[in-house]
Amino acid sequence: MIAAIATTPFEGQKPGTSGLRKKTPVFQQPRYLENFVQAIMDCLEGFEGATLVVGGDGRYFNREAIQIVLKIALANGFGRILVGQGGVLSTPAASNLIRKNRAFGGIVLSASHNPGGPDGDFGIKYNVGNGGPAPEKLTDAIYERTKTIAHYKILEAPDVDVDTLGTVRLGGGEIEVIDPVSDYAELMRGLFDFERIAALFRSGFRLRFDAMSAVTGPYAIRIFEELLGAGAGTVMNGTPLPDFGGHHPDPNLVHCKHLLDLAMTPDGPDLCAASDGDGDRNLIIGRGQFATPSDSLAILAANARLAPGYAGGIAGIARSMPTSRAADRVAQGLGVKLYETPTGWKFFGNLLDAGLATICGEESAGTGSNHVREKDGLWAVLLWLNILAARGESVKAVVVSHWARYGRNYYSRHDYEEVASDGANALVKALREGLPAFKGKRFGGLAIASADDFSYHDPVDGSDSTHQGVRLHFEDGARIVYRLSGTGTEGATLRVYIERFEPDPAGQNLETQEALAELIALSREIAQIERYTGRAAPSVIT
Ligand code: VG1
Ligand code: CO
Repeated sequence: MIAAIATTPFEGQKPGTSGLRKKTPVFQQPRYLENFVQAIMDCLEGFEGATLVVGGDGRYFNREAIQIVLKIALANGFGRILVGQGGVLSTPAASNLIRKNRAFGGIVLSASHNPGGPDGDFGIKYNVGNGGPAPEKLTDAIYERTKTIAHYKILEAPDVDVDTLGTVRLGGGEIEVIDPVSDYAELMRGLFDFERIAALFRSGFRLRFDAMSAVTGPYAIRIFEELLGAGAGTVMNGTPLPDFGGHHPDPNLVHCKHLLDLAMTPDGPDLCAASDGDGDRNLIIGRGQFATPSDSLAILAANARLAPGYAGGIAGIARSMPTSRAADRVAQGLGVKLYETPTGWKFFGNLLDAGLATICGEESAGTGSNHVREKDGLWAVLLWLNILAARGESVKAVVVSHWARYGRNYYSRHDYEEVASDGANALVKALREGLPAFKGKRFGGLAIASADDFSYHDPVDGSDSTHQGVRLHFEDGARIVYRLSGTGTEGATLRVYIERFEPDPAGQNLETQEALAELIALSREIAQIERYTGRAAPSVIT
């Protein structure tokens, strides 16, 4: 029985950088999730009888939310729903399933790297038929719809058993509960030289992968331990937990300090890696050497040919604007084009679909390729492993020789988290208004060569995205970028991205914060960060 339930709009259902994210109790309010899912349905056309992929990262409220999504999607006319067993799918695995099954789209329940639990965060996003996050045009339409919604349609039925593999009929359609891992593992096997990586492990290479009690546990155990023979115990925190064991599933040097410490011990693992809540981010630390996400993007692009899936070379590289320009030098070296997009994976979709870019990445620990339309944490670890196996070198040797050849982009992001929104907005406004006066301005030995507020013109669909971050370019090639986060659920987060290029190998061994010290001080002074946010220093440095 399909019921049409009367509802009234909730304020603030505007998707951010990656879907709608709010505190879990906000999502638990009756009708809140229902409204948003119905708003998605109302903005889609021609899905009668079509397939929808549904899954989440297993966080607190995932199970309840999955039931709501299934029943609303069937009530609105979807014919077949593929759902990961237990309601679980990593973001890249969901993207793969949409593509492989030629599904109409997918709904992913996740707040990604944000903490979970009753007091944590929850999230939802819609992915389109290419497997990638909905473009801005669609997320804007969904938001508009949430403001006027008056009814939602839902199937009145007992909860679906999502734990037993197989197909059940419900309403006029069917629900197929599938193994979340097998299709994804098969995709990886097709891209990488599993034989060679397995031989690397047999030769004594040691990997430590932290799944952070989030979604990648089952994927990592299957791929690293079972298929590649990396040995039991390679994967730590491999059981997904609704509250991620109370940890913050963000694979950076702060939340993975234990991995950094491990990698810095002389007899530590050859490679320490981690992924985030929904499995699309990655952290790479070799013994004695952290690879920053921006460097990792550049190195993966430069060496992609060593993996069978990219043996024919890459068509182009795309990076988000704040990501360091290390990848630009690789693109130049390879003779391929470099695309600079706004923050968020949704902007890579068109470039990948059009065959303009093959490898994409963001400074926020996201790298991926045209194999899916999301960033992909395990893919990045596997590509690193494939490269290390093919080159027979350590992470450190690969990173250092990359710098020697292309130069080193010292890079760091300073986050001022959960500051008052008013102050953060005023800071950005003042920066924007100050833009015309920045050019030519001198600060000690540094002079600003150009300054702007980044806009992106999509070369494929012609759409424009403006106000994507204030950029200050210095005469010596250094850069400071300011933007506000679009994934937080409390107050505002100011992100400041600082970068300086060092071509000379003799100058490439400094500690990053030290190498950037002058620019860091300047980043605070120019934007008057303390005055606007009340913070003299950032809360997280990556
Ligand atoms: C952050 C990152 C961005 C990333 C986004 C989603 O966005 O900076 O690069 O695409 O998170 O990642 P923001 O707007 O907070 O800076 V995930 O793994 O949380 O879906
Ligand atoms: Co994520």
